[in-house]
Amino acid sequence: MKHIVGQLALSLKPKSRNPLNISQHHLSFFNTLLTSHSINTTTATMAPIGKIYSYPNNYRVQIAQVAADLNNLTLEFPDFQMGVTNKTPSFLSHFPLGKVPAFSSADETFHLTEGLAIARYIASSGPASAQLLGSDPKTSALIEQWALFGESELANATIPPLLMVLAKMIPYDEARYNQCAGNLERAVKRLEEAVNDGRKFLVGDSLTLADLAVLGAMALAGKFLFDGEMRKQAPSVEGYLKGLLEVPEVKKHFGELTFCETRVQG
Ligand SMILES: N[C@@H](CCC(=O)N[C@@H](CS)C(=O)NCC(=O)O)C(=O)O
Repeated sequence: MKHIVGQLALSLKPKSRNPLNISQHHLSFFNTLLTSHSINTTTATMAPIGKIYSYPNNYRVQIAQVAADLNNLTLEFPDFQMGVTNKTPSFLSHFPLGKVPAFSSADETFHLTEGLAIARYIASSGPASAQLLGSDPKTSALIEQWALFGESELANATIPPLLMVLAKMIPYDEARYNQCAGNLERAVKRLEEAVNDGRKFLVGDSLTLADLAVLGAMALAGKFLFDGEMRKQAPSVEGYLKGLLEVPEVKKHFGELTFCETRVQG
């Protein structure tokens, strides 16, 4: 699944920097899709913990930014051009797969990839660590369960259809699209069971990495796949997701959530 959503960021660049030659139509479409909330630089008083390389509006980065804010940590965002910066020898020397997000510590001695690992590292690096990651083995394991669910069940069901029908970076495959939509529906039902008692957070009484990972994937799905029909089957999920925006740090980095009425198909 090369380039995934990342190359959508090409749409945010001038056409001359668009090596995939995505059409103007698609460029403007993705501008609408991905720039509804621009990158909100984390502001805190401490020296930066490090820098994250990414295209704008990468939900995996937004998760890390919320964790950084809650820990009063600053992150830097170096200039980054998808398909260019991540192909340079210096980038590849630290991040051999050339994927983003990618994190380098302030002293440049520690390099990390995988959005969840980056978010976990930042979450564990300040006073909100116990809140975000749990302070006993069972709570931590439950948080990990939901964070992995966000990636493996929600994001994995959302990204292939996105590449087919929005980015048009892979050919439309109806059977695969339907399978992914079915997987998302099943995962959303599981989420519904978890929150339909009116709880505000998946684990315990405050925001954890579990909520952030689920929110990140669902914010993406809501734009084109998590449609009115799916929401009808899972009436508590939309309220749960919107409720997370009541945490100011979440609102700051995720902005408004949009939920489509009809899913986008090929
Ligand atoms: N499992 C990784 C996925 C990262 C990923 O696939 N990033 C894409 C952008 S969304 C990328 O950088 N692709 C560039 C490439 O494959 O060359 C994570 O969770 O961080």
